[in-house]
Amino acid sequence: MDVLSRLRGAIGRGELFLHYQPKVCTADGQVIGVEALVRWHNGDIGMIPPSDFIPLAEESGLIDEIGEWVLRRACEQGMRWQAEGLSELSIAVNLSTRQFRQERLLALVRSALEDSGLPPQRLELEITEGMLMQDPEKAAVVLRRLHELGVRISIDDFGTGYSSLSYLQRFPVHTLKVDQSFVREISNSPGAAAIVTAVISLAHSLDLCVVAEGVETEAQRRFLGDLACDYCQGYYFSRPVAAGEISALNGAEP
Ligand code: G
Ligand code: G
Ligand code: MN
Ligand code: NA
Repeated sequence: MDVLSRLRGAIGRGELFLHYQPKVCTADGQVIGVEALVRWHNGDIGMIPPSDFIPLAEESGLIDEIGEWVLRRACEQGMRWQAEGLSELSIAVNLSTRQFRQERLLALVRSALEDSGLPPQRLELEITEGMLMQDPEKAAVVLRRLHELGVRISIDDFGTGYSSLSYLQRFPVHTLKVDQSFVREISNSPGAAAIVTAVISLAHSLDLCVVAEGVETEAQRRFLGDLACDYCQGYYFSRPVAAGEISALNGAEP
């Protein structure tokens, strides 16, 4: 059986699960949110990384089903954390290009929020610059409707795509996530350091929050702290972990 056929049955067999990577306040290390990242463990082939199966899911259209599953599970988990006292934690979900283009996205997000009970402002949807720029007029309409629902929008991998900066002002975007390729080189490459500095400054000038991704060292954290980067995400703080470990992080009872 090929990978696609196996993926087709993965949800039904309970092979997908979510890990969550903490997003922390740069200043004090407090966990303020998490990013949901899908994982697939198949009995025959073992762990398959999302970088392998997400593209496959996009091409085949399976991403519709997987994306809905991820969104619903992440919202439900957000409510479980709320019951444990983590009532401020934001839950970020990555949207695929195909999901973002679909008519039913709005209805799906509304339904996931209603069915779970998660307050809309705790749900964050991560999209990429490419998704915005393919059809900016249409993207603007979708983002405005999501904004009206109360959910927040983050631009993932910021700096790697081509976005017209004027759109940042016109779209109801809440957060820029500085791509990890720049963060990784902060201490060795003056160019990368300059880009990170510029993105943080751009975000703050436009009244947006900024998250640095892929923070792995204390030197990087210090650099980002000095620039007043709001939030950090990366292995230095935590890898993506199971839901129970998030409960433990802030001392809540799982
Ligand atoms: O940790 P990492 O290996 O989890 O993720 C690899 C890539 O897969 C990243 O680009 C990430 O955005 C993407 N990814 C992880 N989970 C999801 C998901 O639920 N939906 C989509 N569309 N992409 C995801
Ligand atoms: O495309 P997106 O930014 O959603 O993907 C996040 C990816 O980055 C996931 O694969 C996640 O596991 C990975 N990641 C998160 N933190 C770090 C880090 O500190 N270092 C590295 N190398 N990867 C990271
Ligand atoms: Mn992401
Ligand atoms: Na990213």
